[in-house]
Amino acid sequence: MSIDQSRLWRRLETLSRLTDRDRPWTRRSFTPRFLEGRAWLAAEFRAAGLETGIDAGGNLIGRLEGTEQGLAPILIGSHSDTVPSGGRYDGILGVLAALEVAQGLIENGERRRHPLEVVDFLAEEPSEFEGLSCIGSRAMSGALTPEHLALRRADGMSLEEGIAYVGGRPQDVAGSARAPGSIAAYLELHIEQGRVLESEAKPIGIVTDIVGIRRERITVTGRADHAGATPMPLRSDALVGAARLIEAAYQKAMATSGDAQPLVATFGKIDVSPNAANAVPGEVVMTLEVRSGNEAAVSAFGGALVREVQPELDALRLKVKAEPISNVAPVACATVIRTAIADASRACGLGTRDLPSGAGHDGVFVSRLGPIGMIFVPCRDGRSHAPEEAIEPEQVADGARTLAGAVKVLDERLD
Ligand code: HGY
Ligand code: MN
Ligand code: MN
Repeated sequence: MSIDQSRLWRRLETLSRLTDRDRPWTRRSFTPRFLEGRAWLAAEFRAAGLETGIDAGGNLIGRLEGTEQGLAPILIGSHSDTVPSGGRYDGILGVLAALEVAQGLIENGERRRHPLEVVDFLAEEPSEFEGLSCIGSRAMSGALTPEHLALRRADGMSLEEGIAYVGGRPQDVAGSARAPGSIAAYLELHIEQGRVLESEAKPIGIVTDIVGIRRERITVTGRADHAGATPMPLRSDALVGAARLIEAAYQKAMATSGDAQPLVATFGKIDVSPNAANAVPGEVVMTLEVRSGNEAAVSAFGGALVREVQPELDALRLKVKAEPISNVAPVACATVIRTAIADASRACGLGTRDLPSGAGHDGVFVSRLGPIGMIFVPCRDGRSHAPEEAIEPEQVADGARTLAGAVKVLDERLD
């Protein structure tokens, strides 16, 4: 497959450097830095020869027409936003590899039967809008609600205003959602963000399914008091209650580690008030995130956790409230796409390994529109969502060649 490996690597270097200077590597959605990245991407899409624009939901899409009329498009891509102080490759590897696949066809004067759409999905990572993620793919698939659009971030911007800020048309989101069956396939190349491929020296991962993710806002309420004058037995320290919940969640999730579908639980975001060294914490607001392929276990986890810790919270004279933020069911990758990836990898002489994705991805929502699949490549020591995230140029090229090959195979096999 004609992939210009050095051009792809140069583009990864260029886009990853569009980061907040003080916290590499950060390009948060709905920020001027994100728009800087988008402007560069759109220019590269256009220079490559793609018909480029922003859809109603704020997704950047570059389209290459196919040879046959009336066929649904094959979508390839990922996201260009990052977590705070994240890595250089989570997301942009998939967008830039997809661009490379399309540009390779154009430069060779080739076309596929199906139209090809290269997509940078808006805000795949949890955003400042109450942690909502996969915003662009929700919009494309009709899963972005008026309640979502009304969410506001700390500076008062609503998600509706945010989508307009990035060039989308929030007023058209509902009317322009794509219908089920409107895409022939969606294929995403992504770093594994885990250690399986590296530990087994496998260059390509064929994703079997994408994990379900539930996020809940947990609020523990006590009483803010003077840290010096308030005796220990009289305190209602919200942070002590939060700590009991955090430890209990850790132990509950750890106990599933040997299960066929283990569950992971994380309190990754926590706000303490008044958050002063000389004040007993009066309130803690934190986000519980639970993931597993076992959807029932994910749904039940938060409620069971609170019930289990409630007696300790009562003894500490604390109140606790759990409110759902988002709940996304696990999704299976389509067999036709998994087979195409396997055939493409074989044609490239690359060994493969089937594995689930513990990370969430836009494919979970795009699966409402048609069959989805994901190609993983190893990343160093499995690190991701951290500046240490790293990958080798050869691994990037392996992934891009496999993506190009899978697109070719799917194009031949799908109507
Ligand atoms: O959080 C995730 O799983 C993905 O990296 N957004
Ligand atoms: Mn990520
Ligand atoms: Mn990602």
